[in-house]
Amino acid sequence: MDSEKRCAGCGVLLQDENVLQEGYTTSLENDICQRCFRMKNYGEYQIVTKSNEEYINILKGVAQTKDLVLYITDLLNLEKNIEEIRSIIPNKMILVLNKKDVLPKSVKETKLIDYLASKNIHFEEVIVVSVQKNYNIDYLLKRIKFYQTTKNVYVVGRTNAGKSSLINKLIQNYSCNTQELTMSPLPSTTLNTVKIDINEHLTLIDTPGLVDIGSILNHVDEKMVKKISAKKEIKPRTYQLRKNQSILIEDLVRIDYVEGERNSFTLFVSNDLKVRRLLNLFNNEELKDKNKITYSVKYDEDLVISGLGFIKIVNKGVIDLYIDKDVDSFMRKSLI
Ligand SMILES: Nc1nc2c(ncn2[C@@H]2O[C@H](COP(=O)(O)OP(=O)(O)OP(=O)(O)O)[C@@H](O)[C@H]2O)c(=O)[nH]1
Ligand SMILES: [Mg+2]
Repeated sequence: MDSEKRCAGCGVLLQDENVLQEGYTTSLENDICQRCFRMKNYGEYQIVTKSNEEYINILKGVAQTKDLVLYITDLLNLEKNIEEIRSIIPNKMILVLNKKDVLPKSVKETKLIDYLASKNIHFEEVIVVSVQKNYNIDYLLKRIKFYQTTKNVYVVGRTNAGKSSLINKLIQNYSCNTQELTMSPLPSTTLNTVKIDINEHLTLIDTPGLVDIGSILNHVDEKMVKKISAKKEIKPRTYQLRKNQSILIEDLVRIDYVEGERNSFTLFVSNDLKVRRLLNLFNNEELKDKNKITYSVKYDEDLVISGLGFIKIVNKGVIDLYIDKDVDSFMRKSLI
């Protein structure tokens, strides 16, 4: 039987007819779907691939309101085009930079905020938080109260940024509500909007989030997803490379340093990922069957690999990057 009831964990419409279809639950008396039940209780994940069209319609719906919007993004995976979501939603908006805990403690918050300010995209405010460490969540709530225009506040962003985690943290800290949204290291956990009353003056609305088709997380198996997702403070790994030396990250990425003076490459990726250096790239053909992209690097730039993290390169030079053809990468002015 179809119902009007939605899953309290991910927002999908509940149904008890087809095990293979979204929203299945053994009984419509349940509050959550089987997929959420398994994620919450057993850490078993089931990947759902969604088209961004639906999500963009949800964002357009948000744009029809006058409500305040929190745009959550993951500091390790700052998107290339933050203006994309901004261009769909003209509402008052706070940019929340999440997962501060994974960046080295030495990274100054003001530096991150200035970096975003230099992009000249309007936000009411840019706030750095760590949901995991409960860092700056009190301040965020104060600013939500300050900027909110109605009771409703939307939470948007790309998948995996930590939207549902943030709402759960706000429920935990400031509400008697016992609802818990489903969170997972895989993209596309939340499937539809979910409304959560924090108190009589504040209702947060979780949304599914834009899928980064080019994120490496969409192109590796579950075991590797867990390895790639940084859970602790990243210990930056620095390699001094001469021309014709290489760095390999697991069997995911190969970076050949093909032109330039002695150079410093610092990796900001999960500590769990194995990194190797080749002293002479001509002696080893590993991963060269992947797609090759050549970047010419200016002073102090980051090579960003979507979903994986970034590599700070100090001097100018030329690199050949070998990577799955569906994974996005780009160069940017150094974040740190
Ligand atoms: N290290 C760290 N991890 C975090 C933090 N906040 C969330 N995460 C992790 O990020 C992953 C994604 O969190 P979710 O809350 O499911 O993200 P989401 O934005 O709701 O994702 P979708 O529903 O897929 O759009 C989970 O593995 C969380 O544990 C944080 O502050 N620090
Ligand atoms: Mg979610």
